[in-house]
Amino acid sequence: MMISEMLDVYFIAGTQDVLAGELLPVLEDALKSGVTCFQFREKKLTEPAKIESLAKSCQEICRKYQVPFFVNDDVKLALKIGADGVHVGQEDMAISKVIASCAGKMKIGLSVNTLEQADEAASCKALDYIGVGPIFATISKADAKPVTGLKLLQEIRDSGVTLPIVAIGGITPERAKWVRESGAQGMAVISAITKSENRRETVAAFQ
Ligand code: TZP
Ligand code: MG
Repeated sequence: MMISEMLDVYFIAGTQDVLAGELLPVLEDALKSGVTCFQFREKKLTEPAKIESLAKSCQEICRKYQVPFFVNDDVKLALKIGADGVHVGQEDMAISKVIASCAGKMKIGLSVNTLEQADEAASCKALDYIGVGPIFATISKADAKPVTGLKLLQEIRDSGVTLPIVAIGGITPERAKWVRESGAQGMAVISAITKSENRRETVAAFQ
Protein backbone atom coordinates (compact mmCIF):
# COMPACT_ATOMS: atom_id res chain seq x y z
CA MET A 1 0.00 0.00 0.00
CA MET A 2 1.32 3.44 -0.95
CA ILE A 3 1.76 5.84 1.93
CA SER A 4 -0.68 8.39 0.48
CA GLU A 5 -3.36 5.67 0.24
CA MET A 6 -2.69 4.68 3.83
CA LEU A 7 -3.06 8.25 5.11
CA ASP A 8 -6.30 8.88 3.19
CA VAL A 9 -8.78 8.32 6.05
CA TYR A 10 -6.63 7.58 9.10
CA PHE A 11 -8.78 6.60 12.06
CA ILE A 12 -7.48 7.08 15.62
CA ALA A 13 -9.15 5.81 18.80
CA GLY A 14 -8.79 4.40 22.29
CA THR A 15 -11.27 3.52 25.01
CA GLN A 16 -11.49 7.20 26.05
CA ASP A 17 -13.14 8.03 22.72
CA VAL A 18 -16.03 5.54 22.86
CA LEU A 19 -18.65 4.19 25.26
CA ALA A 20 -17.51 1.43 27.63
CA GLY A 21 -16.75 -1.80 25.78
CA GLU A 22 -17.29 -0.30 22.34
CA LEU A 23 -13.78 0.15 20.98
CA LEU A 24 -13.66 -3.13 19.08
CA PRO A 25 -17.14 -2.86 17.52
CA VAL A 26 -16.56 0.80 16.59
CA LEU A 27 -13.19 -0.13 15.07
CA GLU A 28 -14.70 -2.99 13.08
CA ASP A 29 -17.47 -0.73 11.79
CA ALA A 30 -14.91 1.92 10.79
CA LEU A 31 -12.85 -0.71 8.95
CA LYS A 32 -15.92 -2.02 7.15
CA SER A 33 -16.72 1.55 6.24
CA GLY A 34 -13.37 1.98 4.51
CA VAL A 35 -10.87 3.68 6.82
CA THR A 36 -7.37 3.21 5.39
CA CYS A 37 -5.31 3.11 8.59
CA PHE A 38 -5.89 2.72 12.33
CA GLN A 39 -3.90 4.15 15.22
CA PHE A 40 -4.41 2.68 18.69
CA ARG A 41 -4.19 5.69 21.03
CA GLU A 42 -5.04 4.51 24.52
CA LYS A 43 -5.24 7.24 27.18
CA LYS A 44 -7.61 5.72 29.74
CA LEU A 45 -6.43 2.22 30.65
CA THR A 46 -3.41 2.12 32.92
CA GLU A 47 -2.58 -1.57 33.31
CA PRO A 48 0.05 -2.57 30.74
CA ALA A 49 -1.35 -6.10 30.36
CA LYS A 50 -4.81 -4.76 29.57
CA ILE A 51 -3.44 -2.21 27.12
CA GLU A 52 -1.40 -4.88 25.34
CA SER A 53 -4.32 -7.26 25.14
CA LEU A 54 -6.63 -4.58 23.72
CA ALA A 55 -3.94 -3.49 21.26
CA LYS A 56 -3.62 -7.08 20.03
CA SER A 57 -7.38 -7.36 19.60
CA CYS A 58 -7.39 -4.16 17.53
CA GLN A 59 -4.41 -5.41 15.51
CA GLU A 60 -6.21 -8.66 14.74
CA ILE A 61 -9.30 -6.85 13.45
CA CYS A 62 -7.12 -4.55 11.33
CA ARG A 63 -5.42 -7.63 9.82
CA LYS A 64 -8.80 -9.05 8.90
CA TYR A 65 -9.49 -5.92 6.83
CA GLN A 66 -5.86 -5.61 5.66
CA VAL A 67 -5.56 -2.13 7.10
CA PRO A 68 -2.27 -0.97 8.68
CA PHE A 69 -2.23 -0.93 12.49
CA PHE A 70 -0.27 1.83 14.26
CA VAL A 71 0.50 2.32 17.95
CA ASN A 72 0.57 5.82 19.42
CA ASP A 73 3.51 6.82 21.64
CA ASP A 74 4.40 3.38 22.99
CA VAL A 75 7.40 2.28 20.92
CA LYS A 76 8.03 -0.77 23.13
CA LEU A 77 4.48 -2.02 22.66
CA ALA A 78 4.63 -1.40 18.91
CA LEU A 79 7.83 -3.48 18.65
CA LYS A 80 6.57 -6.20 20.99
CA ILE A 81 3.39 -6.90 19.07
CA GLY A 82 4.83 -6.24 15.61
CA ALA A 83 2.70 -3.23 14.69
CA ASP A 84 2.78 -1.91 11.12
CA GLY A 85 3.72 1.50 12.45
CA VAL A 86 4.32 3.78 15.38
CA HIS A 87 3.28 7.41 15.75
CA VAL A 88 4.98 9.75 18.22
CA GLY A 89 4.61 13.37 19.28
CA GLN A 90 7.25 15.99 19.98
CA GLU A 91 7.14 15.13 23.68
CA ASP A 92 7.39 11.36 23.36
CA MET A 93 10.57 9.33 22.84
CA ALA A 94 13.07 11.41 20.81
CA ILE A 95 12.49 10.79 17.13
CA SER A 96 16.15 9.81 16.60
CA LYS A 97 15.66 7.01 19.15
CA VAL A 98 12.37 5.94 17.59
CA ILE A 99 14.10 5.75 14.22
CA ALA A 100 17.04 3.82 15.70
CA SER A 101 14.76 1.16 17.14
CA CYS A 102 11.96 1.00 14.53
CA ALA A 103 13.29 1.97 11.09
CA GLY A 104 13.10 -0.95 8.68
CA LYS A 105 10.68 -2.77 10.98
CA MET A 106 7.64 -0.51 10.73
CA LYS A 107 6.45 2.83 9.46
CA ILE A 108 7.15 5.92 11.57
CA GLY A 109 5.02 9.06 11.92
CA LEU A 110 5.73 12.24 13.89
CA SER A 111 3.37 15.03 15.00
CA VAL A 112 4.33 18.62 14.24
CA ASN A 113 2.64 21.85 15.28
CA THR A 114 4.95 24.45 13.73
CA LEU A 115 6.84 25.08 10.50
CA GLU A 116 10.16 24.71 12.36
CA GLN A 117 9.16 21.24 13.58
CA ALA A 118 8.11 20.29 10.04
CA ASP A 119 11.44 21.46 8.62
CA GLU A 120 13.28 19.48 11.26
CA ALA A 121 11.14 16.42 10.53
CA ALA A 122 11.97 16.76 6.82
CA SER A 123 15.63 16.18 7.64
CA CYS A 124 14.83 12.74 9.15
CA LYS A 125 15.14 10.46 6.14
CA ALA A 126 13.55 7.50 7.92
CA LEU A 127 10.29 9.28 8.70
CA ASP A 128 7.35 8.08 6.64
CA TYR A 129 4.93 10.95 7.26
CA ILE A 130 4.13 13.87 9.53
CA GLY A 131 0.89 14.56 11.37
CA VAL A 132 0.10 18.28 11.25
CA GLY A 133 -2.28 20.00 13.65
CA PRO A 134 -4.51 20.60 15.43
CA ILE A 135 -5.78 22.27 12.26
CA PHE A 136 -9.10 23.12 13.93
CA ALA A 137 -10.29 23.08 17.55
CA THR A 138 -10.67 19.55 18.89
CA ILE A 139 -12.81 17.97 21.59
CA SER A 140 -10.67 14.83 21.67
CA LYS A 141 -7.38 16.00 23.19
CA ALA A 142 -7.33 17.97 26.42
CA ASP A 143 -3.70 19.10 26.12
CA ALA A 144 -3.82 19.90 22.42
CA LYS A 145 -1.33 22.46 21.10
CA PRO A 146 -2.61 25.77 19.71
CA VAL A 147 -4.80 25.51 16.61
CA THR A 148 -2.70 26.00 13.47
CA GLY A 149 -5.41 26.60 10.89
CA LEU A 150 -5.03 25.43 7.31
CA LYS A 151 -2.32 28.05 6.97
CA LEU A 152 0.31 25.78 8.51
CA LEU A 153 -0.34 23.11 5.87
CA GLN A 154 0.18 25.67 3.13
CA GLU A 155 3.31 27.06 4.80
CA ILE A 156 4.80 23.58 5.12
CA ARG A 157 4.18 22.87 1.43
CA ASP A 158 5.48 26.33 0.43
CA SER A 159 8.67 25.68 2.37
CA GLY A 160 9.34 22.66 0.15
CA VAL A 161 8.70 19.84 2.64
CA THR A 162 7.75 16.83 0.55
CA LEU A 163 7.01 14.35 3.37
CA PRO A 164 3.47 13.00 3.18
CA ILE A 165 1.13 14.90 5.50
CA VAL A 166 -1.85 13.69 7.48
CA ALA A 167 -3.83 16.59 8.90
CA ILE A 168 -5.40 16.25 12.36
CA GLY A 169 -7.74 18.09 14.71
CA GLY A 170 -11.40 18.92 14.28
CA ILE A 171 -11.56 17.47 10.78
CA THR A 172 -15.07 16.81 9.50
CA PRO A 173 -16.30 15.68 6.08
CA GLU A 174 -17.30 19.29 5.34
CA ARG A 175 -13.72 20.42 5.89
CA ALA A 176 -12.03 17.58 4.00
CA LYS A 177 -11.84 19.40 0.68
CA TRP A 178 -10.08 22.45 2.18
CA VAL A 179 -7.66 20.19 4.00
CA ARG A 180 -6.65 18.37 0.81
CA GLU A 181 -6.45 21.61 -1.17
CA SER A 182 -4.07 22.92 1.47
CA GLY A 183 -1.61 20.11 0.76
CA ALA A 184 -2.46 17.18 3.04
CA GLN A 185 -2.51 13.64 1.59
CA GLY A 186 -4.98 12.50 4.18
CA MET A 187 -6.77 13.23 7.39
CA ALA A 188 -6.54 11.73 10.85
CA VAL A 189 -9.87 11.65 12.61
CA ILE A 190 -11.24 10.68 15.99
CA SER A 191 -14.64 12.16 16.86
CA ALA A 192 -16.15 12.58 13.39
CA ILE A 193 -15.83 8.77 13.02
CA THR A 194 -16.44 7.59 16.60
CA LYS A 195 -19.58 9.73 16.89
CA SER A 196 -20.90 9.13 13.39
CA GLU A 197 -24.31 7.52 13.08
CA ASN A 198 -23.51 6.34 9.58
CA ARG A 199 -19.81 5.55 9.33
CA ARG A 200 -19.97 4.37 5.74
CA GLU A 201 -21.32 7.77 4.66
CA THR A 202 -18.91 9.65 6.90
CA VAL A 203 -15.83 7.78 5.67
CA ALA A 204 -16.92 8.12 2.03
CA ALA A 205 -17.36 11.87 2.55
CA PHE A 206 -13.72 12.13 3.67
CA GLN A 207 -12.47 10.54 0.44
N1 TZP B 1 -3.69 15.45 18.17
C1 TZP B 1 -3.93 16.69 17.75
S1 TZP B 1 -5.60 16.98 17.66
C2 TZP B 1 -5.99 15.40 18.17
C3 TZP B 1 -4.82 14.70 18.40
C4 TZP B 1 -4.71 13.32 18.86
C5 TZP B 1 -7.38 14.92 18.33
C6 TZP B 1 -8.13 14.80 17.05
O1 TZP B 1 -9.45 14.38 17.30
P1 TZP B 1 -10.72 14.96 16.54
O2 TZP B 1 -11.90 14.45 17.34
O3 TZP B 1 -10.71 14.37 15.17
O4 TZP B 1 -10.61 16.45 16.58
MG1 MG C 1 2.04 11.41 22.05
